[in-house]
Amino acid sequence: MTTVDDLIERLEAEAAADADPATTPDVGIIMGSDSDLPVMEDAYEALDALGFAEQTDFEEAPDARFTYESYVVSAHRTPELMYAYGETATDRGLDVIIAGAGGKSADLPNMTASVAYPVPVIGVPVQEKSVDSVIGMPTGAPIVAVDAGKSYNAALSAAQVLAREHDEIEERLVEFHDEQKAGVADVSAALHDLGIDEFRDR
Ligand code: AIR
Repeated sequence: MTTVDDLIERLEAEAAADADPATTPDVGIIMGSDSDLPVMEDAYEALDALGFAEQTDFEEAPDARFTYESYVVSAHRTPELMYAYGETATDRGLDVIIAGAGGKSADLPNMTASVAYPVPVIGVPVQEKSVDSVIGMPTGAPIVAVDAGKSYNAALSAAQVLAREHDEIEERLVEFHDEQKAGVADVSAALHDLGIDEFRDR
């Protein structure tokens, strides 16, 4: 069985390894509980659509140049792990963190943002009632956050952060946006040209 101490040791060893940034996960996805997965799932979908791959072994990067990793990290059940994850973020080569938590005390995003600073953290309130605790930060302690449940947008925001440094991601984001635009135009024409009844039945 893996203990919290094992995980902390792992993160610290990875931070000390001085790995080539091209081989480390670029986006770290953390969530307060695996019960958050149904909401956080959309972040994976967006990153996959942009050509990111999952990295499950820090020492063995997948072929894809841009990668993400994920862990369950609970601000209240495992504060030490949250601290270690935030503190090692820079040295582990993470460029941006997506952190999701639910309930009324959704403190993982805001606390990770404080510990990992200046690595940007994009908070995902897993439920509507989590919004205030995710975004309510004091002056000087920044967090970027999306609306409740919008982990898809959190992934796009993470890619936008990376795109400032990597033209390849910028191109993917622009393509993605163009596809989205084309999709709306397609639906719009179909709705108009088929008429509402046929459109509903198609
Ligand atoms: N949570 C877990 N540790 C601290 C917090 N705030 C959040 C999780 C989840 C909710 O509590 O992010 O949304 C319920 O978690 P669980 O594990 O009881 O299902």
